[in-house]
Amino acid sequence: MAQPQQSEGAGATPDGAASGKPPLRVGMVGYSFMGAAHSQGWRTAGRVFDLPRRPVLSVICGRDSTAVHAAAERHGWAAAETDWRAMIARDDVDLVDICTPGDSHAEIALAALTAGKHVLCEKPLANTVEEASTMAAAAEEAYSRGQLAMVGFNYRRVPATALARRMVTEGRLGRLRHIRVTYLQDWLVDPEFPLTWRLRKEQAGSGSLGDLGAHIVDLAQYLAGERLAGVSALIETFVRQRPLPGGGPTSGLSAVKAAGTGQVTVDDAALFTGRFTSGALASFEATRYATGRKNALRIELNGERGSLAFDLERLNELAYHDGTEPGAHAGFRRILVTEPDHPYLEAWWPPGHGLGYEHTFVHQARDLVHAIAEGRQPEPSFADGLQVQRVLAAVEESAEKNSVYTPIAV
Ligand code: SOE
Repeated sequence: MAQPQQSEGAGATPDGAASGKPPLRVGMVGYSFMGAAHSQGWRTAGRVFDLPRRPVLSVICGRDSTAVHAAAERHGWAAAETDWRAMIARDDVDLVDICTPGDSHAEIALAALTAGKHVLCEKPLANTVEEASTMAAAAEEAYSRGQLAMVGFNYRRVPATALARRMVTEGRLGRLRHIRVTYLQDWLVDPEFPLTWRLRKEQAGSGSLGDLGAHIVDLAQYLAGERLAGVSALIETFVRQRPLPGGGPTSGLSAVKAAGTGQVTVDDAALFTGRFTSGALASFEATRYATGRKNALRIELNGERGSLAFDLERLNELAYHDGTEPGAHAGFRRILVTEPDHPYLEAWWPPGHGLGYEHTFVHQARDLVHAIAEGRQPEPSFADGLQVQRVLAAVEESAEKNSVYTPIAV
């Protein structure tokens, strides 16, 4: 069989086929859950959407050589590195994708921007406002050199939430009065769950607040099209000591006893109310103790002319109430968000076939590739990520002051 003609600069995709599009060579740091999800996004985006540049899974980086080489094989990366600084220096990396715990986001992003790379950084942008502020300033300066940076708030890229944003922008809800949003998980209900990095402030920055709360703050502000002005908050850590991750071949109680226990230094749950700049009122709940709720991000917006409601566990659907309908016909109706004129759907399956969680990372990769090709700032930017970090800091400050209303610093 004749080999496909390689046009200048096209390069070959991992499966050897030339696409005729210039490559966008990705170097990713991290290979756990987010590394797997982002790999899926980079692998698939160019095969589903007609992109101006072809994502290439160039190199994956992780400290453990055996594990990162296995991840490269499993997720389709052409090379593996154990030193992220060496990866950033490679000339076969155009974009650095940061999928590590929050304590390394700033160091890696700043080095990548200095090295002339584009950057995608997982949420939350950083562990502190100070770090996020430095990153946002560096990204702004890099923008002037044609380098682009984005934060991975992927729930903006569910077709249903993107449709909700379109409907709010079209004025279908009118002036917003309420936004109520929860993000409910239950993976910490068992007190024997070990003290992993997400439970240590020095690595994660915060607990449910930064992990889940960052998502719902960003999504609420994105859908509302405006920002929070201030918050009143409660946060709690229900289980303060947990078994250290067991080492060695013997697991179970003997390993736990051998390893001992450690202190949880982050929040388990955060509840806060907020006022938007328009005066709309909001309520937020982020918890890892909602027994039975696995990944239940639910948001509802109530406006003068109507309401919208979304549930991540039913992510192909959007509930809409048109408040202008005559009383006899009024009520919430379900929009099945699978039509070709719905956001992102033109590239996928026929109506009714549905998408999933992983597709949000494909859409994230698609949108970032287009922004890079057009030299346009992708959203959410590092500045957006900094603002979310400021909201999280205000939540913590309010909670420390018995829920006193705390303005969001600008
Ligand atoms: C937490 O369990 C988590 O993995 C978050 O870190 C992700 O951002 C979210 O998308 C799924 O849940």
